[in-house]
Amino acid sequence: VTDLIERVHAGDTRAAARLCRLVDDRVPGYRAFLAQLSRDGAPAPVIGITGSPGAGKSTLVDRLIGAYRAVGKRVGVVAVDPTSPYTGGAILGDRVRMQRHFEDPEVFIRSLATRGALGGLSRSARHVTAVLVAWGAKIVLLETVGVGQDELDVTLVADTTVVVVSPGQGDDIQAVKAGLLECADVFAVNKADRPGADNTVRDLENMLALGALTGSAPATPGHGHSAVRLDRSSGERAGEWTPPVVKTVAATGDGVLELVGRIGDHGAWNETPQGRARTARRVASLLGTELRNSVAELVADALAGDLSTAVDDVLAGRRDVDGAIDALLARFGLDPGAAAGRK
Ligand SMILES: Nc1nc2c(ncn2[C@@H]2O[C@H](COP(=O)(O)OP(=O)(O)O)[C@@H](O)[C@H]2O)c(=O)[nH]1
Ligand SMILES: [Mg+2]
Repeated sequence: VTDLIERVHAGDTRAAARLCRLVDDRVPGYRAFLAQLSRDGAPAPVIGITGSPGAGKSTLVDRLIGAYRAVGKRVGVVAVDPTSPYTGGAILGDRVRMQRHFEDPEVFIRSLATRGALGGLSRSARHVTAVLVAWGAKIVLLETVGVGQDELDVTLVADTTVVVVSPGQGDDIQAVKAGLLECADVFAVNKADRPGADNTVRDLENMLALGALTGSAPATPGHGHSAVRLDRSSGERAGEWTPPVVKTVAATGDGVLELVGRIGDHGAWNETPQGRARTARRVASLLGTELRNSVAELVADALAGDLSTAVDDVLAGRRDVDGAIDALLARFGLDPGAAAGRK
């Protein structure tokens, strides 16, 4: 493995692919492999591309790859493969749409199966991103499926989140998840060749101007708990970021350079005091989410064998559900009652 990691650091694509697989399969010791990866050098920004299925994310990613390649950047792409109940086979379409870049040795496209695991996207995406950065990616594009929690979780991982909407997408903006609108750093109104694009742009701009996307910011994405809010209330406050709205036609490439420009602007804003503060809130939220996921997994694994006994106890009326949980957690020295007074 040390040899493999050396080859990844030397920019070997096959080695990177192998390491991605090992890490994805979480083979024993995979965390040690990750720890050996170099984090030297300029960090590569992670650009999340999210939005409903069919909005044109993959087509847009294909264009973005082209744009970043044109300025000589090595590009890593992580496309979430839904082994999920939602959209079997979507990755095949993604491959087709990004096909022309599969031959480019400076582009590494990796599809991920999140397998519906808790925090699946966030964890796998972080791991693969670490491999891609060690391999030499100067920018990482992370495309979500656009369904369920992954759509929101991406905002925990991405330095810049691009929300892709397209005109005629149901009730347009109303159809975009509230949480997602609040997490957008840049909006791409794609399929601008279609009627209705200007309305969609106007709707978004009105909502931004009215602060409709702000103030009411609900919980941060991440499994229903809010450790921290990605609060954008009073977006007009000095130094705060107001998401720009860019019209794109991914099918032809129109507007893509403009989009690249706005993504760059947001990257620069991330380095300002306000941007750094926002990143700190995001990382706190990510850590909180991952901690909950890890604890939940460890506890569930460790107690798997005891669960059926607990079920029997509840069914037989020997304990109620809370009592059964208390008994299970007591094995870890944990007492849910102690947390009860806290809110
Ligand atoms: N008219 C038009 N169609 C587009 C545009 N961008 C993507 N599409 C089409 O929309 C469909 C869905 O695109 P895809 O990139 O797979 O969307 P994703 O599910 O968000 O990744 C495909 O048939 C694309 O060819 C665009 O700018 N204009
Ligand atoms: Mg896609």
